[in-house]
Amino acid sequence: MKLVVATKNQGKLKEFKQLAEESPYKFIPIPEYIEDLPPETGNTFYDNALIKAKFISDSLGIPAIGDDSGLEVDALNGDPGIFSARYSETGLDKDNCLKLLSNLKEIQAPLRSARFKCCLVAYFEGKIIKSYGTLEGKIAENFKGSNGFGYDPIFVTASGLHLAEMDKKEKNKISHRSEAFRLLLKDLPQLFI
Ligand code: ITT
Repeated sequence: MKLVVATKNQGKLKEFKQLAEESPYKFIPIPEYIEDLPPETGNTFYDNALIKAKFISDSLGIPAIGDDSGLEVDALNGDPGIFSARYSETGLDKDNCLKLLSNLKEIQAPLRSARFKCCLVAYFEGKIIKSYGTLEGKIAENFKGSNGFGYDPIFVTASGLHLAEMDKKEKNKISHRSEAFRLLLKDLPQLFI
């Protein structure tokens, strides 16, 4: 059973491919001729994940899975949240991280708590299946590690390791995306009925 992963983010795609290895599903990327996903006009992770999944599924006529995710930082009242990808002017991973570190300059370690959130939506012909995952941690003061993507170099997990110091397998044992994925798998067969 095939699902298109409705993402332009290669980091997410790699993690999905690894997750799918332990499932009966095959995840495929969106074809190159689809240059852009629609604007993320929703107010929640769910709204935006649905926009992506529905657009790709309706365009290609096969089931699709959308991922909307981001980082909620307590000292910033939950920002950047659904705006995580568009936090800095360029939207580049490094610039997003630098802006976050700069905005937390005055905040001491115990108050740098944060969490990654992920909403997954699988969509096909009007049928919707959704799930959520969370990863608790805190924002570091410096970059560390070269794996992963996005905010991984500045996110410290309970083990003390930055997410970017973990390989894909280790990250997938604990991540917000893998939690949401495991929950999604329970209901996913309904999409194909
Ligand atoms: P698509 O919309 O094409 O899927 P995107 O990167 O724009 O790609 P989002 O709108 O969901 O995806 O934005 C997610 C943001 O949160 C983006 O800045 C990511 O780098 C970051 N993010 C999400 N999951 C992450 C993870 O596991 N590790 C590090 N950063 C993550």
